[in-house]
Amino acid sequence: MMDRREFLRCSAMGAATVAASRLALGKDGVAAAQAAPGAGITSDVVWNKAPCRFCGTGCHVQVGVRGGRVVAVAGDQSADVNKGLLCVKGYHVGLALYGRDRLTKPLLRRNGKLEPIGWDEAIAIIARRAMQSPAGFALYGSGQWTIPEGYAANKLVKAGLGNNQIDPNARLCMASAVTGFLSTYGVDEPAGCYEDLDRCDVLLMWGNNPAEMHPVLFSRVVDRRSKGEQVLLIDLTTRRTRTSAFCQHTLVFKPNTDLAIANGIAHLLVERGTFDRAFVDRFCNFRKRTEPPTLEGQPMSFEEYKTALAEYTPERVEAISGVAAKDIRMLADLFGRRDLRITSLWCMGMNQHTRGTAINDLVHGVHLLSGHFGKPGDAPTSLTGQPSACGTVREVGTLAHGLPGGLVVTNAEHRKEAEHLWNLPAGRINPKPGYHTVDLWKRFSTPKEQGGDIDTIWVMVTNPGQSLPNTNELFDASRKIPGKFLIVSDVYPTATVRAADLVLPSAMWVEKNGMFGNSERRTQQWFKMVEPPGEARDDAWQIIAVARKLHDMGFAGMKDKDGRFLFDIRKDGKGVPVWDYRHYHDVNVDEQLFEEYREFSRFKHKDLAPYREYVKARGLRWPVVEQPDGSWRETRFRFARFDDPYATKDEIQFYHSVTKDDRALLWFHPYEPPPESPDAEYPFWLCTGRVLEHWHTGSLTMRIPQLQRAMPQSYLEMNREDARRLGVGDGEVVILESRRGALELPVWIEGRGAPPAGTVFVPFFDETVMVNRATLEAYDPLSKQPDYKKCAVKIRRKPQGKRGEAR
Ligand SMILES: Nc1nc2c(c(=O)[nH]1)N[C@H]1C(S)=C(S)[C@@H](COP(=O)(O)OP(=O)(O)OC[C@H]3O[C@@H](n4cnc5c(=O)[nH]c(N)nc54)[C@H](O)[C@@H]3O)O[C@H]1N2
Ligand SMILES: Nc1nc2c(c(=O)[nH]1)N[C@H]1C(S)=C(S)[C@@H](COP(=O)(O)OP(=O)(O)OC[C@H]3O[C@@H](n4cnc5c(=O)[nH]c(N)nc54)[C@H](O)[C@@H]3O)O[C@H]1N2
Ligand code: SF4
Ligand SMILES: [Mo]
Repeated sequence: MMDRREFLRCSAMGAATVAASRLALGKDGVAAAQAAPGAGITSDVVWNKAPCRFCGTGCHVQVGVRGGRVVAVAGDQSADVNKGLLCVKGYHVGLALYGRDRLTKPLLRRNGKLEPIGWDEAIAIIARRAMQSPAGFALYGSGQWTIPEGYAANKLVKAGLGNNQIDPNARLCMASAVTGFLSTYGVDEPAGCYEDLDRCDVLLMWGNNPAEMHPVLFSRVVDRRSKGEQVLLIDLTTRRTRTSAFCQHTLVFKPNTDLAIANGIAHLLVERGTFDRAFVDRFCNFRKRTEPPTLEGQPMSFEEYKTALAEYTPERVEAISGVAAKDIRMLADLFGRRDLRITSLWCMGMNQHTRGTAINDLVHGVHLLSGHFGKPGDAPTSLTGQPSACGTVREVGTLAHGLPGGLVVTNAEHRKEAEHLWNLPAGRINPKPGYHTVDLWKRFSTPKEQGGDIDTIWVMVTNPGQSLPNTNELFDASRKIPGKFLIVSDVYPTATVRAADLVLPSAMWVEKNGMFGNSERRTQQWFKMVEPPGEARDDAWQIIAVARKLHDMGFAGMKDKDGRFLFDIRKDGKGVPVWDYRHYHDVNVDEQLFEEYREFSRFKHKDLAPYREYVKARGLRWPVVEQPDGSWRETRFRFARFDDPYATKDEIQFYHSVTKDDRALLWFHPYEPPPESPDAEYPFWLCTGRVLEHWHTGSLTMRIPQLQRAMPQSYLEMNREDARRLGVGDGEVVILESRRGALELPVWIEGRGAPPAGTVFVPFFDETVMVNRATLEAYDPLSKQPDYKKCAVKIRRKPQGKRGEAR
């Protein structure tokens, strides 16, 4: 088992506390030693706070600026989340701005080539596309949008265009967690917070790899153990990962069988009577699913629940999942103990799943059934991946059915509230949800005559040409259909940019003001610190400029009911023409948009504080409620009377309960096989995911020399036995092929992770080897989130002398 010293070395977190190794970025983007803030700083470096640009952990960094450039980054000692630590990505985040090929000019495709044009022309082209075919115009956004950007985009679409055609990449990421929270508690996002990790006796990972994906967070637990505290770490996983190396138990299960494992635990708790009867009687209602499934399901008695679980004996669960019956008993023993505090974590293993909502429900259910809920350290906590998937997508509601603050377009009362806050004429908001991500891209990749009714997509802060599943069909196909127009706002020439018709160069991270919301409901703020390169401009400006152009062209939706422009930004009582970029920075647009958005946060008790409070803090966790003395208090543990100001009736109060009786829903869902499984022709399971050094499609991290060198290319991770059987050696290039597409890549035998026999793993960061040509777009019926974690593939040795991708 690895100890903390080794972990820190592996994830380069120790570096943050060693002044000598702090990085300064020279003109060529190469790292050099630099003094720490407060440790003999040269006076010309100005330091300011910002959240890290990368993962949903939400660490804070101190950014050092000199001569208009970010020259150093250090962990922020005063941030609760990371207390000065950073992982290798956070540590190099400043370099993400300085790749040599930043986009600096708007580009339009003419005669097949992307050529520079002016901003006025670019904005006019977008507005014309929307004007010509408002119903066919869509925004495809991101959990990496800042909160004000997402809010502006959502308002443009829901209040202005009126077609609800907006969905984000977070559909590929968090959608099943959302439907899991909604169907269990009636309201989205985790009840617990990171302090659970400081207090738990047992930490159970249900198919995620936090040692690489949430490293600073994971270090909190590893740290406790190095201090001599007893913490039991258990990894439930489909392949051994770096996380497994820190765990006392690694229980490897067959893909998709997590539902059987959760049912196995519940079965034993009920069978042995070790569940928490008092908790269940007071705070839960049993539910089973309907056909078609809904978030409400239908009532089920305890006896029915018990009967449904009866077949999930440890031996049967072993037969389904491959996890030994004794280990299922061990898990049930732990949950059956009242003297322990148990925290569950999960991320993409449970969300990218065609039964994603169901497995989310079941893990909440195990906690509710055993009463491991609502005390510090006792919590089912889904981790978010992107820095603002919670803040911008789930809270701002940038999903096809969402409105800000947890409201939805299908609810007449919600529409009324939103129309009131936006000062819109009654009936402006369309009650019909837009298309979810897979559907949206399918319609964009289908000719109009065949039902492809989306003709323009404006992509912001995401790289769907590489990250969508089954890209041959969902993305590449559109590029061959006349009349389909792709607009992309990005910072580098990605796969999506290269396929675009119109490209907008964006300002990123500390080149603009911003706000993110992390995994533990923490809203964070930062200020612009440096100028963007060339003509790159803020994403929020781009949205407002398009809205204004539409307004000037006479698009009725761009005005409120009093005839005022939807983005009427004011200063000292006077309107500021922020759509004119020369005036964009005359006023803090983020602050204005946030103050407007904040009004929505009351409906679901997700109260946000005024902007100025976030300027002072290293983030605040909602609900943030004003105190009699005028100060603002954050909430760490939701639904628990000892901490949540809205839980007043009982020790625990699920005050947004689906059943309106302050109870949570405790679900039964059966185990079901995945949509595609290995067979004679395609005999391997393919799992895809990430590595520590790289961020998603690699557009940022492959341009950071230190990270690129540490992990320069993609690979196919293979079990030793399989490699021997196929006769392939380490480093040998093979062809991986699914029913949808093929690619070539080198084999890494038991690489960083060790996949069990019959399964292979490929990360998706490398744009020269796009694994999403092979992945499957099948999705969960409720969340519409696709499953990137399993499909069937075959692997062939490559005939000698051939190079390049197979297709
Ligand atoms: N370094 C780095 N960190 C990141 C990111 C990054 O790109 N790079 N991205 C961020 C984002 S947006 C996200 S969403 C997160 C993702 O964070 P994770 O979910 O932790 O990472 P992945 O590599 O996507 O998924 C790996 C896990 O999927 C599990 N798995 C596979 N099949 C199944 C199954 O059938 N059931 C279950 N229960 N588990 C299964 C495996 O056990 C494995 O542990 O990482 C965030 N952090
Ligand atoms: N095979 C496989 N595919 C997956 C997954 C998987 O596990 N396996 N996971 C899925 C998940 S969970 C996720 S979250 C997605 C992530 O997929 P994407 O969102 O497509 O990946 P990123 O590389 O983060 O793309 C962000 C883009 O924004 C650009 N950018 C950075 N900053 C800014 C900015 O300020 N403004 C603008 N306009 N652009 C900016 C970057 O250059 C980059 O091109 O991938 C999904 N795809
Ligand atoms: S753990 Fe996540 S937020 Fe923290 S430094 Fe690393 S990438 Fe950034
Ligand atoms: Mo994600």
